[in-house]
Order: sequence, then C-alpha cells, then structure tokens
Amino acid sequence: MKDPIVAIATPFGESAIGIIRLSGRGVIDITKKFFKTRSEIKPRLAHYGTLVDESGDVIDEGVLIYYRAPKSYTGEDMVEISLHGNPLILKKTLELFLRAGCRLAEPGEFTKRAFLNGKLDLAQAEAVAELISAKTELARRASIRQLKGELSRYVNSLRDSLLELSAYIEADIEFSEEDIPTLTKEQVLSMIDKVLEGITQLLKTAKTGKLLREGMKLAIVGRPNVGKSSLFNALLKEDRAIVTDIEGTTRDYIEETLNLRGVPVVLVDTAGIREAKDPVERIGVERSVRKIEEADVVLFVLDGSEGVGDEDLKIYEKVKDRETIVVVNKIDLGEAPLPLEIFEGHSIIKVSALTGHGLKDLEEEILKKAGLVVQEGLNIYVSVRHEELLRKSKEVLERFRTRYEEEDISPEIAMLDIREATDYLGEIVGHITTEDVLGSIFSRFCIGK
Ligand SMILES: Nc1nc2c(ncn2[C@@H]2O[C@H](COP(=O)(O)OP(=O)(O)O)[C@@H](O)[C@H]2O)c(=O)[nH]1
Ligand SMILES: [Mg+2]
Repeated sequence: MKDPIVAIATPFGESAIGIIRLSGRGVIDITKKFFKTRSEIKPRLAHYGTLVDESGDVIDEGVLIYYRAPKSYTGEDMVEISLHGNPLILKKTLELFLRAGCRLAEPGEFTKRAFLNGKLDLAQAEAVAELISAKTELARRASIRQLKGELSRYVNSLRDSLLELSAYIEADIEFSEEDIPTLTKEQVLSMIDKVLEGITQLLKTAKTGKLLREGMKLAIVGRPNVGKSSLFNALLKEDRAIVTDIEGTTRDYIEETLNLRGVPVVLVDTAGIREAKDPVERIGVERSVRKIEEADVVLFVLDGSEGVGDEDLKIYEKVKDRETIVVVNKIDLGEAPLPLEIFEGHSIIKVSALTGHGLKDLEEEILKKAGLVVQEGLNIYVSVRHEELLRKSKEVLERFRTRYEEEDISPEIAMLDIREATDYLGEIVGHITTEDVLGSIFSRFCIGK
C-alpha cells in the first residue's frame, strides 16, 4: 500500500456536510488516534464519534466509514469522515492529519490509485472527472456509460480480435514446419476489416465527444446597440447581461453555459466592437476580440431595422472567414433593405431578441454547425486522447492490410504491425501507460477525487 494521503472531498463553503478522505498505509490507525467512537471501528459500518486534536480538544462530531483494502474506491485502506460543512472545521481536520503523517493528495490521486490498483481502467478513470464536470444531461449520460465500462468493453473486444490474430501468426512462426491450422489470407483480411470497421465507428463519435466534453464556444459579435446582449439573454432565457439603449453598455465580455439540447454551449456576449475612447471600454473591446478568436462559431448580429452600415462591414471583415451565422435582429421593427449577397457563404437568420421570433431557427442553425451526432445503439463518445490512439491504430492496420493483400510479408513483420495496432488500443484502456500520460490525465481532476 502506498503512503497515506488526505484531502477535503467536498467543495469549499458552508454546507450541511463536509467530507475528509484518507487513503493508504495506516490510515485507520492514524484516524483512531483522533476519532473517538464508543464501539470498535469495523469496516463498512457508519460510526458516530467525536474528532479531537492532539491535546484532546474537540474539533467536531461526525460519522466515519472505514473501507478495508481491497474493498474501497482506491483499493487501499480508506477512511471517510463526514463532518459539519464548515471550511474552518475541514481545514483544521486536514491540518491535523497532515501533522499526523499524511500527505495532501494531488488532484485525482485517489482515482489514480484506483487505476493503479486495477479498480478502474484508464477510460473509466477518465470518465470519473468527466462525470463530475458534465454540464448537460447528454454529457452526464455519456460519462456514466464510460464509467460503467462501455467504451472499455468495445475497445477491449477490438483489441482481443487483434490478440487472437497475433496468436495465429505467432503459431505460424513457431510451428511453420508442422501441420497446425493457420488462417487463410482471406480470413486474416476479414479479421482486420472487422477491427477497422469497429475503429471507424468509434472515430465517428469523436466530434460529438469533443462537443460534450468541451462544449461549443459561441461568440456574439456586432457593433454597439444591435441587440447582442438582448440576444444573449434571449438564448439563455434569463436576464443576465445588462441591456440599455446606451452604446457601450457591455464593457466586458460575459460568459454563460447554455444547454442546447444536450450540447453545452458556452455563450459569450462581447462588448460592441468599435473605436472606443473610454479606456475601460477599449480594454473590453480588446478582450472581446480575443474571445472571438477562441470561438468555434460566431454570431454576427445586425440591426435589421437599420440595415448594414460601414461599422457593421468593418466587423464583418474580421469574422467572415470564421464559422459565422449572420443574425438579422430587431425584425419586429420592420426590415430595411439588406445587401444579403455580401454575406454569401454564411447562413442568415432573422430574429427578434425582443419578441423571441426566429430564435428556434437560430438554435437549429447553431446545432447544425455543432455537428452533433447522437447515434442510437452506440452510446459511446470518444475523447481527443482516444481519437488520437484510434487513428494511429487504424493507420497501422490499413498500411498492413494493403501490404498484406498485395505481397507476401513475413509473419515476423506482420506480428510487429499487429502488435503496434494492439498497443495503441491498449493505451486507451491503460494496458500500457507512461507516467506522462497518467500525469496529464489525473492533473485535470479535482483534489479529493
Ligand atoms: N425592437 C427591438 N429592440 C431590440 C431588440 N433587441 C434589442 N433591442 C433594443 O436595442 C437596444 C440595444 O440592445 P442591447 O442588447 O443592449 O445591444 P448591444 O449593445 O448589442 O448589446 C436596447 O434598447 C434593446 O432593448 C429587438 O429584437 N427588437
Ligand atoms: Mg451589450
């Protein structure tokens, strides 16, 4: 068992309950020194008791659960103490255990230990962080499925086919003189094709996977007073941004996450882009320009009752090469003639942020740009890391397939290719990992998880 670690597992702030978590060598003995219960502490039972410090001063009362290795989240001895959710109490308790020889857990270290002890595979461990940060119902459902092992089972079945193929080829090498059953060329090709098909199916989910995990960044852009903040509020369905008829009301960008049929959309209301004299507004404009650069899709807003002016065109120049939706707002006030041919290549949606007219069409268009593909049946959405490994595996298999079909390649060479492709799949579930890969995965977790 590894060295004892401790962390506060609940968010900072006042709450009914706050939890301190410990895992590793000797945590139950350390805890017993400070947590006084009437009966002896037994695994998997809730024990009411009093927490005291070194001098016997009472810190709080609470409930303790001891999970004995290997039947715990990390696979090590673990203790969880539920105390009152006061940051002062939790901090004091944390410091007590640090003085008693525990080390502060790194982000994700509990889950990392769970992975290292074989409690979860790597794809499942990744799903833990994703489940916690899921912003929409669809994202939550995808991550709980991954945590339950759906992605791992799928990848493992592909990997198993390759391992089976390897076994045949290996037998071919070792017993080439003897009369043992080997695969025909057609059989090998058909096995490879099945794996390739499986990989291709998974790769198709990558775009949606990225969407669900990272959301889609949408920046609302346009000159002052065209109704950007009004549109922002209308899409969010709440009065978040301040709306006035005074130009330069929005001085800094505002960001909120919107749930668009399961897709988390990070909506950014920007300051109206113009040559601002006010230094505060100028900084706001600069920050807004940066937000526009980060956006996946730009909503370029016009005042449809006024038409298109030079100021609009100047801003359009900056966004026209981006994925842009032209939003003609204020159509409740009537429509001025618009030179729509200028905006060729971009979709144009007419709305009124005031009355809500056209907002459904706008949402449709945003979803279309997002490219959300919800596949029935296959409820797995791979991440960028998985996608990269799947691509590499596919590349090797395709290269192998072509060569194998066209020429006689030696079984030794075939083995190398198949093994490489197998290893890439293995990296997804963590059969093969490096400290670097683990570091980059678990550093994204919160402390205490
Ligand atoms: N009639 C009408 N007025 C609107 C509409 N959208 C915004 N406005 C008004 O236009 C003014 C500027 O709106 P605001 O959202 O602050 O524009 P921003 O500067 O682009 O953020 C406000 O007085 C809004 O009430 C709309 O669709 N119809
Ligand atoms: Mg505004």
